[in-house]
Order: sequence, then C-alpha cells, then structure tokens
Amino acid sequence: EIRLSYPAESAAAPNGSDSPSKRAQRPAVGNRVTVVLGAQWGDEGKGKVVDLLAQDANMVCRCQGGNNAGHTVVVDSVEYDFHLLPSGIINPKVTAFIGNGVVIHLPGLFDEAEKNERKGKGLEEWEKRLIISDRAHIVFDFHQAVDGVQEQQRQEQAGKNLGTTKKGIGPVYSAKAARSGLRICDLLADFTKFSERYKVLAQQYKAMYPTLEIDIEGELVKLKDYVERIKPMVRDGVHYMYEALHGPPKKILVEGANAALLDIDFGTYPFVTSSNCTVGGVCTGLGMPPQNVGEVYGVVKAYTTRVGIGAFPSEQSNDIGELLQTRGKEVGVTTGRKRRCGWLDLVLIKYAHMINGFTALALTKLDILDVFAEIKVGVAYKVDNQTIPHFPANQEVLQRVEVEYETLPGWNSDTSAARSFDELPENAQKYVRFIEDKQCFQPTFGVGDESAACIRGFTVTRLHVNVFSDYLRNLVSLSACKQNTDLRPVAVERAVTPSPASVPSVKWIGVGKSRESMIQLF
Ligand code: 2SA
Ligand code: GDP
Ligand code: MG
Repeated sequence: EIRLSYPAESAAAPNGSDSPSKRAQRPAVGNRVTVVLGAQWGDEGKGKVVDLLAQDANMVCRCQGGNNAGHTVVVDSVEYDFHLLPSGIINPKVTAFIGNGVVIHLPGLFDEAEKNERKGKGLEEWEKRLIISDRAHIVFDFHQAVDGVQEQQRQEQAGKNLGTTKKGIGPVYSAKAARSGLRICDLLADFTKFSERYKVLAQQYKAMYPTLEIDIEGELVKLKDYVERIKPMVRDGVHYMYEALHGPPKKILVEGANAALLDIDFGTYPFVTSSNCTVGGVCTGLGMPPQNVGEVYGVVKAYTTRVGIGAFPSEQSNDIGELLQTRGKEVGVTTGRKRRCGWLDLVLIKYAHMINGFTALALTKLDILDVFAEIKVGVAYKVDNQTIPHFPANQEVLQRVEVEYETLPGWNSDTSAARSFDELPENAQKYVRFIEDKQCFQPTFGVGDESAACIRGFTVTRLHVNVFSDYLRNLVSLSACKQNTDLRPVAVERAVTPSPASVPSVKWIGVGKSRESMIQLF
C-alpha cells in the first residue's frame, strides 16, 4: 500500500532543531478524516463502501454535489437510496454532516429522508442526527427547471445535451460562482431580505429564459415552512468541523459524490458535473485543512460504466456491454437511465489516482464478471498510432483514442459466496493482482537529448521497482542496448523510478450488494 506522507506525519521538526517548548506550541493536527471517492464516472459502489466503513464511525460527511448523486446501500435485503444524505446515516450512532460545498434542494432532502424512514426501511431519528452547514447553497425548484431548459437548448443548438440529472446542479453552482446564489444562512436570517434576493434571482432567470414559469409567492411560502424544520440542524459549518477535528478522537468519514471523471476541473469537460469530486473538494467543501485528510480510498468498479453523454474509450456498444448492463443492473439511481458499459480502463484509474493520491482501492462488482470467458482491461491509449503518456483533456482527442487492451482469462464460476481472497477462483485473484501491478503506461526511456524510444512490451511494476530495482536496472540497460546503443544512464534511472501514479493496493473486493460481501484483504 502506498502511504502518503502528510505534513502532520513529519510535524516533528524536520531537522530536529525545534526546542521542546516551541514544539509544544505547535497546534495538534487533530483527527484525520477517511475519504471515499469515485475513481471512474460514478456508481462504483461508494454508498456500499461508506456503509461498511461507517459501522464504527462517529460522523459521515458529504462535501460536494447535490441530489444528482444516487448511492445505494443494502442492509438485510432492504435497499436504501441516498442522494443528499450521507449513506452512513443508516448507523444510528452516526452524525451526518452536509458541508458548505453541497447544494441542497430542501424538498428533495425531506422526501429522501422520509422515504428511507418509512415502514420496512428503518432510518431512525435522522432529524436529530443531521447537521447542515449554514454556508451550503440552496437549490430552488427553478434551478431544476432551468437545468431542463438548458438541456433542451443544448440539444437544439448543438445537437446534443450533457445528459444531466436535471436536479439543478449546473444552475445552482453557476449562481454560486456568479455570487447571486442564496445560502442556508440567508434562509434562516431575515426572511424579508431573503425573499427580496430570491425574487431578484428568479427575475434574472425569467429574463434569461422567458418561457420559464416561476410561482414566486407560492415558492416563498413553501420555503418559509422549511425554516423552523431545519433550524435545529443548522450550524456554522466551519466551527462544527473544527470541533469535530479537534475534540476527542473520532472516526470521521467523507463520502464523495459523483467521481473523478465527472469533476468540473479534471473530468471529461464539458461532460461533467459542476463540483470538485476529487480530493480537493473535501477541504473546500467542508472547510478543513489538508493535513486532516487521512486515508483516501478510491472506489473502482471491476468494469466501467457511464451514465449521460461524453467520451468513453473502453465502452462496449455490443453484446459485452449489454451483458455487463443487465448482470450489473446498471440503471441510474436518480434518473432510472440505463448506464453505458465497457471494460475496466486502467488509464483513467491511474489518472484519478494522480489527482487523488488514493491510499488503497475498493474494487466492486467483481461478481458481475463471473460469466465472461475472457476479460479485457484497457492499459494504454494511442492517438494516431502513438501511445500517449497522459489522459487527454480535449474531448475530441479522447473520442478518438484507441485503447490498448490486455486480455485475461475469465473464471467462469460464481464468486458471490466468496468471503476471503483465497476463496476466489485463481483467475479472479489474478485479475485483482493485475490491476494492482499493471503500470498503465509503458515506460519511456529517453535516448539522446531530443528523441525518445519506447521499449514496448516491458512493464515496470511497483513490486519490481521495490524488490528488483538493481536487477531491473541491468535488465533495462540490456534490453535497451539491444535496441539502441545510445541509451544514457540517466534515462535508465528515470525508467526505474516508480511513477507516483502506480495504482495502489486493493483493500476490499465486492462480490455482491450487501456489506458482508466485501472481502477485506488485510
Ligand atoms: P449533473 O446532473 O449536472 O450533475 O449531470 C452532469 C453529468 O454528471 C453525471 N452524473 C452522474 N453520473 C453517475 N451517477 C450519478 N448519479 C445517479 C446514479 C445518476 C442517475 O447514482 O445513478 O440516476 O442517472 C450522476 N449524477 C450526475 C450526469 O450523468 C452527467 O453526465
Ligand atoms: P454509488 O453512486 O457509487 O454509491 O453507486 P450506486 O449505488 O449508484 O451503484 C452501485 C450499484 O451496484 C448499487 O446498486 C449497489 O447495490 C451495487 N453494488 C455495489 N457493490 C456491488 C458488488 O460488489 N456486487 C454487486 N453485484 N453489486 C454491487
Ligand atoms: Mg450512484
């Protein structure tokens, strides 16, 4: 497992020069939060992983996104869908915190909680255990309507839309950035002033979209009703988080929504959501310093899915994709849309890891691959016949990348009852190890100053680098020399330096929907 070194771990004076009194003055770092993030295009099974980790947690937080997210948790055959509420709220001992980076549709929040509370479900006393940051922005019904209108306009003007969930996410984050948004603290302050600002915002949208109908007075009456209901839950989020981090030891989880490839900065822009779904969103969305970030778990589905429009290099628009879709029951939790399916793509997992610095992975839905005779894994991208060493920013380029696959033998047997790594068929074990060991890009060795030669078919794994680095150095020199005698020692050095983006170890493997079906590896 690759562990990141955070400032806190090296807080003791790096050169040993601090006096004891100076050291005593240095503020304690406090509790570390464990972060769970999606490593693909969402729906990797984050809800299930959070539910598992929440068994002994004190607090579970959401830091970004809104009720576009759909996180499923299955406990004792009862299925819960969460959109705005952190999944860990199922544990009656957990306090759920919705941070400032989240956008909240109040009717949606109450509907969701009530649905999960009804007979047969059993979400207990959620109102007493939910804390909402006063800095969170509010999603109004007109934001959702505007989302729909914008999608229609995109379709008409550009021939395609983004495939949003129409939950108002783009419009509300736009209003936040334009500084015309309204926050929970505004709703709870002077309602007359809030109403004035609400009317201005509504009029702005009406001017932009003349067909939009907004029942301003009716909406204000409904909003006023929420004031008393949410008042007991609302806190100054920064202060609340600070106390949680610096009070008694606590296990704090952060549940990422959406995923790396949907991140507004790092995702497949413009086919993304409007928040930072990568690790930076944890600090900005909760008001928390980076040294409090502890473990960062990347959730990876054993294949790839995407719901909505946009490039998807390893997509299988064929029988394979259909089989993955039906076996995996790949249907949107929020919209009911069919998810597009394809093979696992390690290029994008590695890219997500470069941004997030995952400390371990949770690999889910391995059982869905049980029936495949062979399984492909994307390991590199080629553009114009050249392997590219990065994940392309430009969507036109991403649309035309050619994925290089490695084919692994399937295991043709039911894994769903496996409860330990040893109980998995040998080929399933190999599949997991392949994901960990495979460097996504072929190492490139500089030859001469300008030109670069690529020794293909040669892969440096973390294990090799750690254990056999000297051996490898010789091996690289030898095989390189066979191809080009002008290889310089410096180039060999670069080749055996482990890439910071080597995919980390798999810590859990999911072979079913329930939390019991998560095999823990160490
Ligand atoms: P939006 O609504 O503005 O955030 O949509 C922008 C893009 O982000 C994608 N997106 C999602 N992708 C996967 N899962 C999501 N949650 C639901 C689920 C989705 C559903 O868990 O199944 O029910 O359809 C989610 N939310 C947003 C979206 O498809 C757009 O590509
Ligand atoms: P999230 O958005 O990342 O929380 O994921 P979703 O809940 O949208 O989608 C994941 C779906 O896969 C849910 O229906 C889960 O119950 C299901 N699931 C999660 N892990 C596994 C697994 O290991 N095996 C199977 N068969 N289903 C799983
Ligand atoms: Mg989902």
